[in-house]
Amino acid sequence: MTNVAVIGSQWGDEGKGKIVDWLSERADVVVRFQGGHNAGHTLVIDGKVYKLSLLPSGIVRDKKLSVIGNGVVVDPWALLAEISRLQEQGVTITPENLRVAENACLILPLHGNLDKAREAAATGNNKIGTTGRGIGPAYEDRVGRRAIRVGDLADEELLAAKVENLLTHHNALLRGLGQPEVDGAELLAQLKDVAPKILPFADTVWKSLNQFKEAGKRILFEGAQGTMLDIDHGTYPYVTSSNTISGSAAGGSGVGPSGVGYVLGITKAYTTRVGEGPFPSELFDADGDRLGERGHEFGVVTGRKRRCGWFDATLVRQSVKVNGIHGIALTKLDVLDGFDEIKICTAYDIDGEIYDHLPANQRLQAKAKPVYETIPGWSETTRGARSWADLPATAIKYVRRIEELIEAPVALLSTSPERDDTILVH
Ligand code: 2SA
Ligand code: MG
Repeated sequence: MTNVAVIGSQWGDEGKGKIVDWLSERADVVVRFQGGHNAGHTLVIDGKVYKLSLLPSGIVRDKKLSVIGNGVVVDPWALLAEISRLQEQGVTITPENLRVAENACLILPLHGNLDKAREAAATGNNKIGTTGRGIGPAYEDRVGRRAIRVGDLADEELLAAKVENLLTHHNALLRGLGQPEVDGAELLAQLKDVAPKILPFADTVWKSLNQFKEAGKRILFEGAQGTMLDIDHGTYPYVTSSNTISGSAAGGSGVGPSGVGYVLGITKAYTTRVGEGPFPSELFDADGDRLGERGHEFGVVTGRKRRCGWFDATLVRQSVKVNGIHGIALTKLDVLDGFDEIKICTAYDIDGEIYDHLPANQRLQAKAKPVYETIPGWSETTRGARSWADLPATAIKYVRRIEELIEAPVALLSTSPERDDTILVH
């Protein structure tokens, strides 16, 4: 196996957890490179359920190194809580198997508060439907060059100066909102308290990763969220605040583009999204309810109900291009079992004009109507199929049509949450 980057090709929740787990068994190092504890992966290993949010999926396996790269925003308290929770489940987590980039930026309590306050105050189109974890405000401080980074926790003098500088910005903001200001001494004390618990994991991650790369170790890059939530390529402003695409695996970890390897796009056989924003193939009828129920479409982190709709090939084709996807892992095909007819969105109609992509303009995006192609469904179950021969001919036709439309091959077909229910397609 070469290095692999696993990327969500839609709006997240494509079933990355299972695929990442499947691949992590074959990898030496598993790396998170963007996002934060807004991600949610459920892993089922030997009947035991593990819920991960910030930690890379390799953490639950022996002899794997898990790395949180510089592109991730790290809430140190959330990280420690997740570590304790997993340790209680019997997972070993030490600086031997977990490294956190010293140049990763921190999410502080003020970021979560700001995120939630903004969402609560937002009306109409200004609501994003964030996870409330402080992701956006933390990334703002990162690009604003005032963030506190993991390594800063080791330098008390620098930390004090950085807290002061950070609060000059934030307290002005809070005053404007009529909110109480953040007390610098209190924040500094919180950071000094958490520092000795986080610092043992701090590492020069770019250097370690390059050493692993040179030693021929196999690296798995674990993307979070999805391409349509990418800060540049997604349905802006209804996006997360990081680059979720494959290119950011290099920048968010420090291996360089040549280290990223094979780009695997995780793609659900239909479409879902949580939070606000355009969703051309969204269903508001019994078919949509059926997809949600059969697919158990509720968020891991926040428990929110996901919006559901038909497969949008136009969107995934766009994903294939911006990520340089080599092949996709198609998940949850079984959720479509029993539909008389299945629709695939092949283009958008916007004010009578046909688009083969989603235009960047948010007003046009909001008006995009799906152009559908209807194909016959299948009544047999595809759940648990382990070879092509187990699939009904109409299901195979559906998969082949998807490949044609998205201009990428299906490399893996996942037919249930069970690890072994995966068909490798050559
Ligand atoms: P944020 O909190 O600033 O990143 O939110 C901005 C938008 O990004 C969406 N977003 C997500 N969408 C799907 N899954 C996500 N992670 C969890 C999961 C979600 C959960 O994997 O299950 O448990 O609800 C995720 N994280 C961010 C979010 O909905 C906003 O649209
Ligand atoms: Mg998820």
